[in-house]
Amino acid sequence: MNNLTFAIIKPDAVKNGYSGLIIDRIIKNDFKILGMKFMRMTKAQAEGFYEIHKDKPFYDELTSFMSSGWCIVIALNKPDAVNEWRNLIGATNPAEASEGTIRKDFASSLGENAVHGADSDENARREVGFFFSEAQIISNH
Ligand code: IDP
Ligand code: MG
Repeated sequence: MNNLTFAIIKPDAVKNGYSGLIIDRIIKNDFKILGMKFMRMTKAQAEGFYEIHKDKPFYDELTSFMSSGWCIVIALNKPDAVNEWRNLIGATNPAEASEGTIRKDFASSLGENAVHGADSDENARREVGFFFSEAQIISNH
């Protein structure tokens, strides 16, 4: 178990005006924000970030969507952060997400599902490192 995870408020949620509400849930659920920035990914960055999905049929749709608008990338700290954040965001498909989860409340569709969450400690470290330099992350976690 590790304390670090990585989150993105995706372009649909930013466009729909949900960023503040999602950050409020992050804080109310006792995550510490170690780093956060507003950014617009290039298609190439989105392809690199989601390389693990490059053979999936939705890879082009996903990387086009993720580079279609502004998003917020966030490094989070909490005991068992990866599982805690995945539980808070809910299932990938909002139609299957539990009541009270972020995707249930804010996602538009399976593809445009409001937020990202790392799925393992190893991927959390890789993903934080993909978008943040060490100097940009609060290091006392
Ligand atoms: P996750 O985000 O819950 O970890 P993954 O299976 O890792 O889900 O998929 C990454 C992202 O790709 C999803 O969050 C969603 O935006 C998108 N996605 C997954 N499956 C589909 C699909 O069948 N059609 C379109 N987009 C999809
Ligand atoms: Mg995933």
